Amino acid sequence: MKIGIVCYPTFGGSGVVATELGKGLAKIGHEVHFITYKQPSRLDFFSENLYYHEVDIKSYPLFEHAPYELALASKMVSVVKYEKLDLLHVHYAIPHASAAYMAKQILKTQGIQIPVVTTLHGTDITLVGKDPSYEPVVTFSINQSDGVTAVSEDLRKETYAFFDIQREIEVIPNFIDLERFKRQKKEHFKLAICPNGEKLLVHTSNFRKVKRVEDVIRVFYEVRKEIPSKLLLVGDGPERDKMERLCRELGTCDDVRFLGKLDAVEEVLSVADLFLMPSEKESFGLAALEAMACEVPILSSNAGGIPELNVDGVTGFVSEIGDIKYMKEKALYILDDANLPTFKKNALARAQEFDISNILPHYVAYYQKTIESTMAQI
Ligand code: GMT
Repeated sequence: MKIGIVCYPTFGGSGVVATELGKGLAKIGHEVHFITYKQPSRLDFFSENLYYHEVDIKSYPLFEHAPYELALASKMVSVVKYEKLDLLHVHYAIPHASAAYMAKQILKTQGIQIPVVTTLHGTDITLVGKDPSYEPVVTFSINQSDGVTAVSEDLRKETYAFFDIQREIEVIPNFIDLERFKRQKKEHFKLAICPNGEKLLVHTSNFRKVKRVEDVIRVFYEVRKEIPSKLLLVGDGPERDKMERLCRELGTCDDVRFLGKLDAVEEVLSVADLFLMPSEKESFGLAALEAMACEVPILSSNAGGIPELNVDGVTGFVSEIGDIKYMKEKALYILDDANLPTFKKNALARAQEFDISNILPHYVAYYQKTIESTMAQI
C-alpha cells in the first residue's frame, strides 16, 4: 500500500507512535509518505520506502496566525494526487482530521477518492478537543473519517461519552520496538548516579500540568526518607521551573537530576529501578511502556488507559490520582530487594505483548478494511 502519515513531528507520544508506525510499515514493504511541518525527530535515516513532504506554512503580514491547517490540506492534496496514495492516516484529531476532510473533498472534485483514518491519541479528546472552541469541528471530522482508531479502550469510551460519534472506533494500542527498547548494560552509568547502591527512580514526560510532576517529586521525597535513593527527571516543559523550586524547598536537590530532553531515553531506563507516572490524564502511557520494555516496574495513577497497560500488583501498582501516601508505600514495596526482580520480569513480559510485530498487523488489516469499504461506497 501507499500510505500518507500526518502527525506532529515533535517528541510527543502521538508523533512517536506515528513515526514508528511509518517506519514499521516501510520495513514490511509499504510505501510511506510523511506529511509534516518538520522532519519527525525519529525519522533521521534513509529508507527506500520512506518519503518526507514538508508542509510549507507561508506567513503574510495580515495573518496574526499562519493558517497551518490550510497549508496542510493543500499539501495532502498534492501528495495524494502525485504520489497516488491509497490511504491517509492522520494522527491527533486537531487539526489533522479536519484538514484531511478538506483535502478529501478537494480531491473528490478531481475524481480522486482517498480513504482517511484518524487515530485519537489522548489530549485531542480528553482536553483540547472538549473545549467549546474546537468541539464541533472535532465531532464533525471524526464522524467524517472513513476509519477511526483510539489507543486504548478508555479513550474509546471517553470519546463516545463526550462527543456525538456515529461510527465505530477501533482500539489499536500503542506499541514498542523491543530491538531498541531493551535493558542495556550500563553499570558505569548506574555507578555514577548511584555510587552507594541507591535505588533509582525515573520519570519522563513533557512536564505539562497533566503529568503531575509534583507528585513524582513528593513521592520521591517520602521514599528517600526511608531508603537511599535518587531521582532522574527526563524531559522539559512548562512545569520545570516550578519543579526545580520544589526540589530546593524540600532539600532534595542533591539527589534529583533534571536531564532535559534526551533522545536515548532507553539508556536512562536501562539503569532505573522504578518508573513513576502519576498523570491526571493519560490515554495509554507510551512512556511507561518504554520503561517496561527496559525491565522497569511502574508506579502509576489510575488515569485513563494506564490500567490497561500497568497490571496492578503484577507489573507495578496503580494508585488513585494524587494519593502520595499510597504511592510511597507501594514504591517501597516494589523497591524491596525481595520483590524487585519479580516486578522487573513481569514488566518485561507485559511489554512484550505490545511489541510492534504484534500491533502492526492490526493497522495493516484496518487499512485494508477501510480501503475496501470506502471503495465499495463509490
Ligand atoms: O502525553 C503527552 O503529553 C503527549 C501526547 C501526544 O499527544 O503526543 O501523548 C498521548 O498520546 C500517546 C501516544 O498515543 C499516549 O501514549 C499518551 O498517553 C497520550 N497522552 C495523554 O493522554 C496525556
